Amino acid sequence: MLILSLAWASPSFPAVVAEELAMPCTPSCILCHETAAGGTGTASQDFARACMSAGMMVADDVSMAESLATLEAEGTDTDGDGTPDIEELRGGQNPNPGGEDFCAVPQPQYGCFQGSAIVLGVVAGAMLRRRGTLRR
Ligand SMILES: [Ca+2]
Ligand SMILES: [Ca+2]
Repeated sequence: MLILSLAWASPSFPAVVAEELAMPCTPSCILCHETAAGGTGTASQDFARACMSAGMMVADDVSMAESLATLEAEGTDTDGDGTPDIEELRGGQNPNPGGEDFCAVPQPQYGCFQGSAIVLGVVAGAMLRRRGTLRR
């Protein structure tokens, strides 16, 4: 199965993980992506695969939260160091093999999704039409 090519295409997932697990900081995209810049099709970290097999679906915050609960219930230990993934995350650590911990140094924050929200500007522009038709 080629679940590896699925993207972690939700900029809100790091915040969901941080909130669900009360992490000391918001993890960077390398929790699931190859690089801190995230991006479609690069969610290839072992932890991303663990989340997917636990039911996480792309761009679905609820499934993300549920997959975390599943991982915790199963005691999944992705990097095999004896500390379960969820426990590592709660301590601000990276559950991936050889991954850098998240909260030791300040993390740059981007959304993990290429193609940022430009919709706001379009909407604002459309609302700026004004009528100068005053009667006397
Ligand atoms: Ca571990
Ligand atoms: Ca570890």
